[in-house]
Amino acid sequence: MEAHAQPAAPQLPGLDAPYWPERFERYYRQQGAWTGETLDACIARHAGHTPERIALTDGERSLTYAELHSRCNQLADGFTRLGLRPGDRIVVQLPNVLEFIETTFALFRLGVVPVFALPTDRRNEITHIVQASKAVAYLIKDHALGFDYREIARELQTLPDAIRHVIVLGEAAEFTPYASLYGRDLPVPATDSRAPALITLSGGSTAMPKLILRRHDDYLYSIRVSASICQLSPQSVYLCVLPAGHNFTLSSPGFIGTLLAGGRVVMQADPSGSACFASIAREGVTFTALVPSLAQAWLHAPRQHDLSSLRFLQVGGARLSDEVAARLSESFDFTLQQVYGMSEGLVCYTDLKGDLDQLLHTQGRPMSPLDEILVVDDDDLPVAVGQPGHLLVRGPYTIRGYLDAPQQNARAFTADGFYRTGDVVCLREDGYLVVTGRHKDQVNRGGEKIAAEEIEGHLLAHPGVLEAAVIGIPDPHLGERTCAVLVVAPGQGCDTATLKAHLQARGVAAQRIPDQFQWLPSLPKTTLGKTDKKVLRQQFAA
Ligand code: J2J
Repeated sequence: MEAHAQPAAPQLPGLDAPYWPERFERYYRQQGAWTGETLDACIARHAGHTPERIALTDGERSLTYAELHSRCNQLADGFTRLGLRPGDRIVVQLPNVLEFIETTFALFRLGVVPVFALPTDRRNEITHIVQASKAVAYLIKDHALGFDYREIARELQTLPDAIRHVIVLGEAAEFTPYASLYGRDLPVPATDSRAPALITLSGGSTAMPKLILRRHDDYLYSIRVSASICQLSPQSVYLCVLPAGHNFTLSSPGFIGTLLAGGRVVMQADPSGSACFASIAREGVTFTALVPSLAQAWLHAPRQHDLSSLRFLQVGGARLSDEVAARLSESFDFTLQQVYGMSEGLVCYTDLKGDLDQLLHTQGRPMSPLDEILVVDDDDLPVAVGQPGHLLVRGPYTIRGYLDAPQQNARAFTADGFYRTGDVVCLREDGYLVVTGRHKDQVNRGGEKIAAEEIEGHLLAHPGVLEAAVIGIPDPHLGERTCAVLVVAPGQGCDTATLKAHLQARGVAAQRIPDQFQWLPSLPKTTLGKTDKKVLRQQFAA
């Protein structure tokens, strides 16, 4: 008999957030997966036990756990004074700087939900993210990599339902200076572990990226298991190279996992091999995470530094070719770890002490015994072991639906709650997965996921473009590059320069603009009358 009924789990005002059915929730708690702890609790814990230990550094500035803990309280006070309340959303678009991490934990503590945008996102992407999440605030750096983010903020303010607050790290101009947020170091009331913790963006195969809401319980579980598989300890030092707001860097086990273990995080602004090598030697980095194109670049970077502290290198986000895997593993002393994950949940790892065959030829195995994996044919019927099929997954850290997207959810999830990953995989006898293809209409450009439909929509907005198909074609450096195949009206000047300028003017981020344009008199069609991208891929891959 229950003495007290549980109060209802906190919701996100204004957004429909699908969650696990109660029976699963009970089960995951019973199994000890969901513990009732919040993501920020580790900071207070380490600040209590090892206050003087360094938690973060960027090579110039460092914060101890005690300082990080105190700054989280001070920032929470500042966000509160601005008027932000638990459940409110704030779009966070920062490069890899210390403030990224202190802000993230301050927001976790306060219950205000960060929506993580990538530093390369531009007006087009940010407008969508702000509107879809109904965000009330936008946190940016004044400029980074030659771009002034305040320009986006100014454009956002001209929209109906404009965001209420723009907070700027650096030169704030007419906006709120980040430094003014540091307030009183007061304890913050505890947050419910069932409360919304953060929002990331799906790679997207639909017109615009969908929002992925994670709560403390499920996210912390995925991080705890990841940290354990990666054998993290207080001696672990993580070099945060990929954008900090991506699921891989946040949670697999990423910077949150490192801090959970009491380790140290090194924020890396410059992802080039030589800059990373210098940081590894200087800071005694023990592990880091890269996408395949960056890992490949490491093979060619000059090696003037001592890399002996590096125990393992994670590679994921896109398929690592068996050849590059072999070369990485031969040319460096550290262990290679393949990571196949998705912001929607499921993450697979190869074993750090596993055999070479698994390490070089598979993308790992699901990290939790509670992950339910199905590999099915086009009719959702299981295929034989070792045969390629669509990967479906359900589990204690895989979402049950995108935020506020009932129509997409009906397609992306089965009736019994399995997520359709859109990936084609083979499940081997030993339980390891090999990613062999992709069913979703998406280009994976060096780990960056680009929804074909979104770019096609922008292209079709040009009056001279009659038909557009965006496809990925094999590229030796990026894995895939983006190719737009077009049917255009004569005499409208739809050449490469015009189309690139058109996309730029629509605020499309540079890395989402097609690398290559092709023109055809008409596009090939399937029997159903849809554009036959298979034929196009074959034609242009050559
Ligand atoms: C092939 N395809 C892969 C891999 C991801 C850890 C690691 C990566 C992500 C991520 C992540 C792949 N081989 N090793 O969130 O926590 C492709 C698949 C997948 C999609 C997810 C994490 N690793 N992919 O990449 O949400 O197509 O997450 O469904 O950005 O990337 O993309 P994303």
